[in-house]
Amino acid sequence: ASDWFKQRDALRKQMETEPLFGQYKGKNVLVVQAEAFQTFVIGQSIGGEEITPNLNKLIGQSIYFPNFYHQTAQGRTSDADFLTSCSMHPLPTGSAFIRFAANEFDCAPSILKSQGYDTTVHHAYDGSFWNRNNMYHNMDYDQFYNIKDYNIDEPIGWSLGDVSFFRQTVAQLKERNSSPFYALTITLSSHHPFKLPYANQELNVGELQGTILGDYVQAARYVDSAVGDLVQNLKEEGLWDNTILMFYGDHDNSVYDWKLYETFFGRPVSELDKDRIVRQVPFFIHLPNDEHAGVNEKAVGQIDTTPTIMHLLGISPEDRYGMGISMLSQAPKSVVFRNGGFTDGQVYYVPSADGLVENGSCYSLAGEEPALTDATACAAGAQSAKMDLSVSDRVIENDLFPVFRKEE
Ligand code: GP9
Repeated sequence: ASDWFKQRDALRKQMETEPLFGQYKGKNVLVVQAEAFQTFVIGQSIGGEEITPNLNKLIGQSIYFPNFYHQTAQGRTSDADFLTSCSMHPLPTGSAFIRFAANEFDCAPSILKSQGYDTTVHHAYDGSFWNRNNMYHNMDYDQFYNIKDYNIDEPIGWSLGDVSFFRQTVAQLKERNSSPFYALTITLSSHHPFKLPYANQELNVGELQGTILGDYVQAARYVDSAVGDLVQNLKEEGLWDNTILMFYGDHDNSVYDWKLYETFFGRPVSELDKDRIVRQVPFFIHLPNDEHAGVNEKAVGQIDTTPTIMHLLGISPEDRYGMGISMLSQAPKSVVFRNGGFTDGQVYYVPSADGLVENGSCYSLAGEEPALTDATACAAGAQSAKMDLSVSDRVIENDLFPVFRKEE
């Protein structure tokens, strides 16, 4: 496993010679991890109205990655947090937050703290859920704002509505008055089963009314409004111009009734569509003054988030262990899913239950339309995906980073 990281290091370090490295040194970083927020609602309309008008506008002013994938497994929201903050794969069973919270990882808060950042995490739910209290302590956050720190003045779903959550979070950041800051905010209002109060259901979802997908679309619209308010609030508080805003969805919505999606899209969905609908979550980076806005088609995943932050802030990946590669780097990479599937932007591999490559589905993404192709085109990638997952598991299960450090 140690050799694997040595090889990966060369790819990770490539960013140090690339554009944008360190160009946003010292800027605040605000990350929004949005509950069950998937790409398929972005840019879409229903009943003649855009579902996500605020996000669509923001995406136009940001670096947008349409081929960004979540890589989570059983640990759901905690896996998304682990992937994005600590740049490691989730476990095949259970949650690393629960099973290995005492291990040594190089996660975003400790990396940024070493650069003088004030680091906080904000989530309006029980601090013990997903073992966050312990894991966040280990990740070296300066403070974890949990349900005890919020006034439940907008009760929605499991706890506080995202509109109020963001408003109170910005107030918390203002009160800390620390610069620069790194803050991770974890939303909750769009949690399964997506039942919003009637007053918060703004869209006419037509045929989907009364279905779980209809409720999901309403919840996505609510989150969109909350993000719109957040941006407005950051502007009013004078934080917008010196803050990098990152937004991503944590995992899929667990709705697998494909008839509902066919109603939503007004067309049949293929087997490949299904896999991609489930795995694609939006990701964008808004830089001050809308700089470098545009679409980056690279296939990237949650595991690449912290390296991307380091790229923008000019923090060397040397001596910092993680498996991801900056999304802004030209270094070649593929996105590995916990089931052994992967995509490198050229091919997309969906494994079969027996894991044999010849029985899986290998799609070529090179032509106008994706097309099934010979399994051999995915063989090397599938082998390397397997290796990545097993390296990650070995490191986590045996707490190997301190061992690697001693060997250095
Ligand atoms: C609860 C929230 C939900 O704190 O993060 O987690 P999930 O059920 O989506 O994994």
